Amino acid sequence: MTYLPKPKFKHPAIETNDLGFSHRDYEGAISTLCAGCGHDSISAAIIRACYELSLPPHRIAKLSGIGCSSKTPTYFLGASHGFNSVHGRMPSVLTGANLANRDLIYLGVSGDGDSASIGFGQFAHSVRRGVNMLYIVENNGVYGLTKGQFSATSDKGSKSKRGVVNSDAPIDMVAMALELGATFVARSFSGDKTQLVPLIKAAMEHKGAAFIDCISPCVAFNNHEGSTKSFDYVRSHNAALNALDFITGRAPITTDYEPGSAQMVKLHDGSSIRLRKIGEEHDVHDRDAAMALLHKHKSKGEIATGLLYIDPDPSDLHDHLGTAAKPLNQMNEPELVPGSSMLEKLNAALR
Ligand SMILES: Cc1ncc(C[n+]2csc(CCOP(=O)(O)OP(=O)(O)O)c2C)c(N)n1
Ligand code: SF4
Ligand SMILES: [Mg+2]
Repeated sequence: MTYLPKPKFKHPAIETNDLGFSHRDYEGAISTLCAGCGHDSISAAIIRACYELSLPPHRIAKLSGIGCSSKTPTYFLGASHGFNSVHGRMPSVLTGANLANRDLIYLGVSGDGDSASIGFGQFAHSVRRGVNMLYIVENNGVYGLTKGQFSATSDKGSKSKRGVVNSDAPIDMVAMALELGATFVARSFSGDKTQLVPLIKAAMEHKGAAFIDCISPCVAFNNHEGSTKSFDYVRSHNAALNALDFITGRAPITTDYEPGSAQMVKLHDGSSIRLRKIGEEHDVHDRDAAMALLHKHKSKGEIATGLLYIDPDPSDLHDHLGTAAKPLNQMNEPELVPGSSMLEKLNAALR
């Protein structure tokens, strides 16, 4: 496996964030994906979000499965931890890493094949358990890496590049995430950076299972007429529900906001999301309403994008299991093996 490193030269006057890092410090190797692939725009949005949040790159762990989408972590956050796992197995590897070291920020990157076919069970269990992560599906409706077979998110009736019509019903990953109890659920489009960057920022700051389904056209195999995941189709059927600004808890809230036209959503760490409603009224704290809205737009042939649901009081797997606050990988031997008297006490409590 080869990769192309970028030159290390940095202009002395380059713009930096609160940590003194430049945008370049959040980039990775040069992408080897097809020119124009939607996945590269998502990588750019992740880089922008992490730079603007001033996240220390060494505190982020990026994990993926197999596919063009799963290759992308090589192209962003080159100084972060990375693990390219087996096809469809990213969620269990991420869950294990999170249980061993709860102090890192977990970013799972996957594809529609990786998550809606072979990894469907893994996706479901990581979400229902509330693993503290941002799980992004770079959804192009095809298996891009293996040359464009329909995936489980391809719409019924959509046409392959060779004109074959898909006869199977699609899996809607957003509906699944809502149903499974994800505490942050959004859909976006790789071609809409203005919407995607604040969504990624908010999702990364969210404590619990955050899920973003990002439609990401495959220019090689699924960008033709008759496809419902092409740039043209998504642009003309995109029903954006809200426009977002992410306001970090560290900075004073200076943006203007008129009550009635915008909704401030507070996050657990003191940050906020300002939602300007550009579609119809939607209460982002109402899971059932989010599901109904999704179906309503779908029945009109539209793709609802934006923030669909956020739990104002989220919890994660560590809360559910009552694990120790100190990460397991930082404990010493006596802490990990407290001895037979402690075991006896524990057994006695269970009798
Ligand atoms: C166990 C296993 N089965 C099948 C494959 C072949 N394979 C590699 S990537 C892929 C699908 C990738 O599709 P997706 O996750 O949508 O990623 P994309 O390339 O579209 O971004 C498949 C079936 C594999 N690598 N491993
Ligand atoms: S085959 Fe499709 S998904 Fe893969 S890099 Fe090319 S455009 Fe992107
Ligand atoms: Mg795909």
